[in-house]
Amino acid sequence: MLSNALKNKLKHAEKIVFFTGAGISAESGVSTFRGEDGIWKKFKPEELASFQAFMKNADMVWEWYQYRRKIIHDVAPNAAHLAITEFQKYFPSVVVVTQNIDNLHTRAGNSEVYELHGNIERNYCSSCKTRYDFLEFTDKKVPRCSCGGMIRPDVVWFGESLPVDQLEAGELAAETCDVLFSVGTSSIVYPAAYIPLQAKKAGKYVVEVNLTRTEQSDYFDELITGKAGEVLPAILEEIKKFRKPLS
Ligand code: BJW
Ligand code: ZN
Repeated sequence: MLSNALKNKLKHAEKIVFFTGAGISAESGVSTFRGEDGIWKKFKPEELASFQAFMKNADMVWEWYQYRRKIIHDVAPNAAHLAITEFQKYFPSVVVVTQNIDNLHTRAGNSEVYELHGNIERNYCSSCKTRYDFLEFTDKKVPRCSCGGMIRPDVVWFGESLPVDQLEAGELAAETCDVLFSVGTSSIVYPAAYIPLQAKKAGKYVVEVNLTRTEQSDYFDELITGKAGEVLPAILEEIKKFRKPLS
């Protein structure tokens, strides 16, 4: 499972970064975006994940997020999320930089998580920016703020800027880690997809974990092909053979 080079890096590593995408949540039952069962085989992204789409058909976009909220609420972190949490027992610093909005890393118990594309559990008013977090919205129609503005999910749509604090923290983690694992992402959505490339540019060891090659595979040190929920626990088991838990 572990190449000699990766084993050697992990033996001496202090800081591990996991850069994650929809594939890490697939085994929990959350659809990916562009896979065979991907959400966007059924819906066109530009029809749903942009502010223009929201302005044009707010109720439909809102209903789509309500549908996904329900799925995400009902699923649980899988073996991949839990393995990352367990990495925290073996390395002084474990940082998760995720494109996912499903909150599963935090629910799995990871203590340092940066969310580049927001979090579906939060909402805010598209006019006055008042936050409406963790509210139960039952109506199918888009809810309204007291100012009259439409409430939207706190996620990053195409053409929108990523939260600067989360992006900067993710970039810093990538540039200062020993090993970065890029897990379950097609690596085609920017600027998030620059993160593993930044780690590589800074001379860090970058490992991709995916079912298939991606557009970035050629740039990384290695690709481990397989399901995240099988590969990450297997790597952890290897680590336990040569690292002691932190006291
Ligand atoms: C498994 C597995 C298993 C499955 N185990 N693996 C160059 C630089 C900068 C920006 C751009 C650029 N070129 C173009 C842009 C613009 C655009 C962009 O990147 N477009 C590309 C599609 C071309 N970017 C933006 O618009 C971003 N903002 C921005 O650039 O702001 C500056 C700006 C402002 C104003 C004008 C212009 C620019 C914002 C991007 C926001 C993305 N938002 C979404 C939706 C979030 C909300 C929601 O969930 O509804 O984020 S899109 C969607 O894609 C979502 C994801 O986070 C993101 C990435 O997808 P991900 O996670 O990689 O999933 P998949 O499905 O693609 O891949 C899954 C992978 O898992 C596959 O590889 C499988 O093989 C694998 N897998 N099962 C292991 N069990
Ligand atoms: Zn408002």
